Amino acid sequence: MKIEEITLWHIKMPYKSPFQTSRWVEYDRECVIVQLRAEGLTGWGECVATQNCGYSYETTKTNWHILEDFIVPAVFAAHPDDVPAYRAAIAHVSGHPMAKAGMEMALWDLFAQRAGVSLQKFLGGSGDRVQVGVSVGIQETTGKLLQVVDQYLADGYRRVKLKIKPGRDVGDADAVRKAHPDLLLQVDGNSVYRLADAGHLKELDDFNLLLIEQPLADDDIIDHAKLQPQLKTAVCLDESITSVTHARWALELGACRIINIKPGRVGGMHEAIRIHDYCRERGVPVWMGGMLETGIGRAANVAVASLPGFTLPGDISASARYFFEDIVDPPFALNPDSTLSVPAGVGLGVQVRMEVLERLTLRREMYRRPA
Ligand code: OSB
Ligand code: MG
Repeated sequence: MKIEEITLWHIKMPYKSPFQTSRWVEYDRECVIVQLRAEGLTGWGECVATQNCGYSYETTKTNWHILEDFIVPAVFAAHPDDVPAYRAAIAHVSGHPMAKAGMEMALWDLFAQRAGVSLQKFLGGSGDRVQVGVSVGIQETTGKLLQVVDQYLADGYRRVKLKIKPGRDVGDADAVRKAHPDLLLQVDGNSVYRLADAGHLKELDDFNLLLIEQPLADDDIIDHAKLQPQLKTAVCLDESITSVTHARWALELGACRIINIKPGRVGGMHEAIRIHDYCRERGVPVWMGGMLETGIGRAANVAVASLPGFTLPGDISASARYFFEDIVDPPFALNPDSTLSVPAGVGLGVQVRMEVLERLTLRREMYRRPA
């Protein structure tokens, strides 16, 4: 497919409330949106990195740099007809999975549209809805946390993830568990603990958690393999799993029993699906993570989460959980059964609201295919 035109949009959308993790805080969704034009079609993608480098080394600015200087020229030169051709065209680019994944998403959208089907169908997903939960940032006090959780339960969420950090882990989990004995509850340490904290983390075993997500370092597998046997609760890896090879290492070593899949973290939906397939063949549950995406990234995540191995509720909440207004129409709304509906239209199946996108834009650059 001859890609005629590529536009990068650096946007900034305020969150309704700050999102505090163990090591950093997010106030706005600042990210790069990728727009492609080819054969009369328009494809959209979203890079998940933000202005912070808390979750990973990638940021909005590194995404822009890698796209502008390496990925955009490679796409113009390659005329990719499918995603494997795109991946071959960027094989010379090391690292930067979030930049690669943003372009890949826009290509998936284009290729699904060219095939005349929804992204879900194009990927082989099924069902008209996916199970979702809500990820709750660290609040100022445990009392405030209980209020925030109550509000999300009133909104209809049936699975809650608590962000934790030293000093705000066992107490917060205990309080939420006491208030909600049957809630599907899990926690996320975002790489803040060390193996020496195993004795402390063991206290979380008392709260019947679905899982403990990424307690130890973001590049670690070995220490997680030493931690998991000490816990009753399943360890779930997020940051540490950046490819299907890492998933294999983690499972072979017993570092986790569950994997959080984020297409952005692993370089795109193609690699995300490989991890899904690898885990499914081995009976290892996976679930769709989230990076507080706009409706563009959310549409892709919902489609991927409709693959059969995604047996646990995803971190894919409704647009209104994050934003005053989303950049897509229709926005994502929570169904009463704690699900999001999978868009049925062609490609991503959502309409980008250009007037909103333009209002949120800090910088825009259009690149044309060299003659
Ligand atoms: O670790 O899962 C994480 C958001 C930003 C960066 C990392 C994480 C998260 C979340 C939010 O937990 C999930 C969501 O998108 O709602
Ligand atoms: Mg996480």
